[in-house]
Amino acid sequence: MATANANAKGARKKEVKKETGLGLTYKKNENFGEWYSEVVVNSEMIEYYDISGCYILRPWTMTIWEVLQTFFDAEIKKMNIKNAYFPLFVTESVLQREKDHIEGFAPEVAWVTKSGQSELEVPIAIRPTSETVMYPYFSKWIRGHRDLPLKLNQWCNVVRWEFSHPTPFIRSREFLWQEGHTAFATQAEADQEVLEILELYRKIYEEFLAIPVVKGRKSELEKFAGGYYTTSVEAFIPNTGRGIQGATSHCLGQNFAKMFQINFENDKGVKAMVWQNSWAYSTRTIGVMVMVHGDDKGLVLPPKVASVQVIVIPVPFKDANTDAIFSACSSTVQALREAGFRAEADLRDNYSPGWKYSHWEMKGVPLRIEIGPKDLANNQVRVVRRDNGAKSDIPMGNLVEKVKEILSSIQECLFNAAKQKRDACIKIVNTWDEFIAALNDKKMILAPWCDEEEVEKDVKARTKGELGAAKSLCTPFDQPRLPEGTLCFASGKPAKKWTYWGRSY
Ligand code: 87F
Repeated sequence: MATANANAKGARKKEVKKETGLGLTYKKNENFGEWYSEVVVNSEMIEYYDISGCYILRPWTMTIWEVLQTFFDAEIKKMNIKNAYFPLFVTESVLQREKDHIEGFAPEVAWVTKSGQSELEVPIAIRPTSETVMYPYFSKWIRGHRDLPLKLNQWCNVVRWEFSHPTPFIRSREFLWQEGHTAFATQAEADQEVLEILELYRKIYEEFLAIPVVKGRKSELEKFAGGYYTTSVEAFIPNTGRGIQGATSHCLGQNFAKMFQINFENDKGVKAMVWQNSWAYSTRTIGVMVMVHGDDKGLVLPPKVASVQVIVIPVPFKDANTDAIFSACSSTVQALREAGFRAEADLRDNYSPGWKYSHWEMKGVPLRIEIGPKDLANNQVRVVRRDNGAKSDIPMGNLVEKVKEILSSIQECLFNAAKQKRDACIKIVNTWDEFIAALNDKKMILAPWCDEEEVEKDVKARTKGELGAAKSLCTPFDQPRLPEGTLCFASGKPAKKWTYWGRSY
């Protein structure tokens, strides 16, 4: 009887497991692409949609986005940048005012051509970015130097009809972002803001998402074609050996001021053109986080962005006092919440503790607290870290203090582990042969470069292949010493700077 019961229970468990898809079929190091798709779905971040390249962002994703948004929004408000909202649609004639820079992007612009069954008189585009939407109004609103600086930001969606392989968060046809657009009287003010914003992007990656990034400047070939210069934070995905642009902060110079006639009368009564910046980060940030920290059990969330930082799970045992265990779980959650942690108890009675462990591991919750009869008797709880699986018992009296300590240790360990892995992928090369070897070895390559556009084109052409060409990622602001007489790895001409290279997303 006992055995039959156990068997029935076992069968039921298996059924549940199957139904909910607990556990991953693919391993991160064996089948990275499939692993990633499985993690984002099984962790309940993403649901696939019946339009290719479009994804449902579920609450588990949106709470992370909101944490980043709350941070960034408060920071830009300190900088006196104001939020606004401009329309989703743009007419063809306005979009085309930016001819030169739109040229390369044109195939990605999505158009509305019909309402109901009737053709629209003029098709309207869906914004792929909002320069052309906003700048006619910058021109209208800016008259004199007292109207400057004009600093606007908007939180919105944009659509880019990509044709290369779509990937949730990383390359989707619609995504969420913030786009900042600012105008100044002087280049000095614009230059300063570019770096202030870039520093906020570094903080998003390093301090929230626990991902190391390199700050630097894009090459002439890789910069935003409509701008003057582009800075970025660059991350790296060791599993694929690809760099990924994390966010960009551009100085547009006076290019758009010329096109859109954004002029002002300066303090001497002389007409002048404004200096502009634009900058953005998107939901791509979340994809980079999944790729960098996730493991074979699923998602791994840095505590600072986790919507649930601590999950409390009752572990009732035979004839132990279940009510007391459940109420200990509730009061633990209450104590943690009062101390400012995002904590929840999983008190569902139709799942076993073991099932719940796997479930919350899959969802990447940083810390699990288990409370069973022994813990109750000893006035303690058992805590298990998601990042390294380490278990410890902590006395109830020290709960808040210890949880705080462990969560900040997890945040720090995740960053350090990611940095160690990233650093192990950095390869310094001096010659073309070393460069090719490092590229085949999936490295993030730091090489001395002559900084000539033609040479970068040549590097792309010479590395073209199935995996995609290599390109420059950025020239890091933090430059190692470049010894006199160092030659460019690709052209053999005198090198001007150290630049990161690699395949990229
Ligand atoms: C796709 C279609 C049409 C990128 C596009 O980075 C236009 C574009 O202008 C386009 N894809 N871009 C560049 C966007 C530049 C800039 N915009 C404001 C940013 C930051 C936010």
